[in-house]
Amino acid sequence: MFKKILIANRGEIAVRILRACRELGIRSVAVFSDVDRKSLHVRLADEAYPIGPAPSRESYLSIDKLMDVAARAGCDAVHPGYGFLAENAALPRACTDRGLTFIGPPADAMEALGSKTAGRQLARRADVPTVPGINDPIEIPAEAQALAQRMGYPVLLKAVAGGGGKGMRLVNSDAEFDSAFRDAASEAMNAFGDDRLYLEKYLDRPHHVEIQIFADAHGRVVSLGERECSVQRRHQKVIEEAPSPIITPDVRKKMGDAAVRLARAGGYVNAGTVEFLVDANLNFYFLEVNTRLQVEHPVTEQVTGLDLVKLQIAIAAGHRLPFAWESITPRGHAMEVRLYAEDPDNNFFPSPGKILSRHVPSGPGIRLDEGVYDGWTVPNDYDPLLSKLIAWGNSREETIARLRRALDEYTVTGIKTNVGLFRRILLEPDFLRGEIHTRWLDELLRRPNSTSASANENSLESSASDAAAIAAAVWQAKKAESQSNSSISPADEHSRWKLEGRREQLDHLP
Ligand code: MV4
Repeated sequence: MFKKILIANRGEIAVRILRACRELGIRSVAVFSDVDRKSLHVRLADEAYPIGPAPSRESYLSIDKLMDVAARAGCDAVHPGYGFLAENAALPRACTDRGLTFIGPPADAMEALGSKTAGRQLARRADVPTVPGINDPIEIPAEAQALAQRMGYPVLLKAVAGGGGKGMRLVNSDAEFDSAFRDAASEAMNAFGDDRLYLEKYLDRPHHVEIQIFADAHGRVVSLGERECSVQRRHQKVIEEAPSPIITPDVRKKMGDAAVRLARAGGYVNAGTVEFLVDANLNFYFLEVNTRLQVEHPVTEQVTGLDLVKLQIAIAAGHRLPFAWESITPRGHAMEVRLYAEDPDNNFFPSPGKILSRHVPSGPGIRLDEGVYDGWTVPNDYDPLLSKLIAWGNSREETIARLRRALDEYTVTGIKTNVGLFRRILLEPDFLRGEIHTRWLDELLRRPNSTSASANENSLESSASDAAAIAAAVWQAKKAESQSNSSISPADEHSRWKLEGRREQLDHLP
């Protein structure tokens, strides 16, 4: 087993990984940029090393700096977490060159599945259903257009190097084809340095369901079941759950088998996720493979009882997946919400700042994975994910009730969060019935909200300012206690508190 693992990441996922290390008796080595000097992952790790200024290009994305730290600290393995370098094949290659074990898939498997068209070709060879479309990059736009006509509009142009909806364009008719092609290609060039596109039939309002797979280095590949991730905003997942409310045992088996065939065909090792679109008739279509641990892995952990990070470490150390895990059957239900420092009244714009006070939920069936603490300043420079709040229970209903209860317990002052969004979603009849799809949240947010600030401003003015006054008083007391100096001007402070107080009131409306 490894003695010391370098965690090439920050925030909640770095904390998640170092906790697994601690439980396994492995020393953890954190890295931090200038703005992360006081971050939770730095405080909790056994050792921590600076790797440069805030911009990730000069710190968390610098393979040279990470390799230097690994050598200086005497690490024997590297865990990339998610984001940053997690799906960059240059990191496993650099590790191999320096005699370090990369805790993730081999560089070749990562590359084979990183290209969307290569992934589709692999899927076809492995007899995994894909969305109708072409499996090669478009060479001649006019030929692709002829194909689109035959397939029937609407179609989707997608970037070969794509991900996260970048370089993707919906085309409804011949007339739109040329300009959509140019837009998608230039967006893909900007995002990935690769302007190649391909084409798929557009599926209307599908579910997004993904299969968690694990493969060991000895040829065993298993499915740990699915996660439903249809509730997304601008290609950012906001709620995930396991199992999916629409997937039947029969479809679960078929999707799991398909994902396992694909992983085998790609020579995959370690944790991976195979994404599918699922239509109303429960037909499923391969979309792409994520060659890393995912943000939403805790919901799978809660229903399987497995620690996926420990599994990743064990597989990287050459251990076998125990045979029994091939017959894993999920138990109960789990759901995760992603709490972000963002402003729901300003189009969910990132809203970093200093966390002045918090109360975090706990109690039956509640787990909170986070990388923040009271008095810490959420930096401007990275994804503003604060906490992943995970609930589990015997049924979907019990899980949702626990999640609502936990959201009501959760308070944070000093920054704005999207917690109100979840209170709203968890009361929506469609959501409660499991009738969600990839455009559901965007459509919900375009509908007028009966509890929106503008509609209720006047009637709530006085209770909101009461709440603001209380919050401000608590903060004053805290500030005196800790002698911390805030950079916010008194005028700003006042309006921020008032807003925060009002939002608190609104969030509690039925
Ligand atoms: C699609 C689709 C409908 N039809 N492909 C979005 C991100 C990228 N990974 C693939 N995506 C989609 N591909 C076809 N042929 C709809 C989406 C899509 C989506 C997929 C998963 C989760 C959220 C989404 C939100 C909008 C569109």
